[in-house]
Amino acid sequence: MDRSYPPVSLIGAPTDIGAGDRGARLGPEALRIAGFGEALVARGIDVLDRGNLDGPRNPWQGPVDGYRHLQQVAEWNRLVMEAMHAELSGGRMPIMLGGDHCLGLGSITGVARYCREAGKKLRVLWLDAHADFNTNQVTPSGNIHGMPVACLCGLGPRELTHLGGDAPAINPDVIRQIGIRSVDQGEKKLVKEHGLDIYDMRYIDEVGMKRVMEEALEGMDENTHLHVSFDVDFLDPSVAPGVGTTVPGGPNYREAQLVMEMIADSGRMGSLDVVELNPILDHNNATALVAIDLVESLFGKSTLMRD
Ligand code: 4U7
Ligand code: MN
Ligand code: MN
Ligand code: MN
Repeated sequence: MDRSYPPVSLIGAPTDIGAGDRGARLGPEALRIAGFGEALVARGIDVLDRGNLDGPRNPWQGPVDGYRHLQQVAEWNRLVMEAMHAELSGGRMPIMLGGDHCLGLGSITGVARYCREAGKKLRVLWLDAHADFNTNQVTPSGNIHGMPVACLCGLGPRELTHLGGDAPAINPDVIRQIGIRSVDQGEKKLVKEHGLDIYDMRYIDEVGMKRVMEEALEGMDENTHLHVSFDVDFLDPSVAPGVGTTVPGGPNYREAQLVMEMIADSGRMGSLDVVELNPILDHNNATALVAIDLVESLFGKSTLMRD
């Protein structure tokens, strides 16, 4: 399938401020060294690497009121929100290289703001082992990378829910979560209350990834902006060991390729996060290489004979 892609901007967000392990701050460099930009250039895409955002350092402290590093998380997310919004406003497709997944909050808040201004409909695909719908009341860890979806939907501290001015930044009905297999006790209740659309591993096993993706991509049209938030721990740990929060029983390599290929076929992807890669826990940057392989498929490189 031949398709031309808009110019892409890479935005590095080297922090592990929301995570429970240190090391995701090295994610952007590991992805660059594994050839992230070059892989897209090889697909004929105009790529501009904007370098790294420069946020506060990780003080590595315990939770206060159920949140670790709340002020620093807010600051990093403000930077990410502004950077994503600026690229979209300039007609470029932003790819945020994380960094931990707390940054999905800033990224999607920036994208949602652009969609409101441009009169576009937003759809978010959240590829993850986790629902990331905790609050300070129910979190088992205080780590804010387990909370961005709740914050986007208006649940959480004002510093995070009102990042873009208004709360909620998005309505839960724009999100489709895929690959979920770890949801905490209190988080389960919240997810149900807010009617989150979750395609968990049980459902994927039962109906297959093809149907899951057809359902998740359903109802989009030429006015839809699709944001993909790719938490690398979405993948089975046998494929992607270099993440802090592995959960067994995830999509295998082929299932993940199909996800990316079907997103590419939709032709609607307008922005992307690649988060939670932790090179400290990886072997020879193998997880970064797998992530890039999958991103190439997001940009139309089919592993089948359809190029
Ligand atoms: B990620 C967890 F308890 N739910 O809140 C938590 F299992 O961005 C993990 O999806 C969160 O990687 C994982 O600490 C956040 C835990
Ligand atoms: Mn996540
Ligand atoms: Mn996760
Ligand atoms: Mn994780």
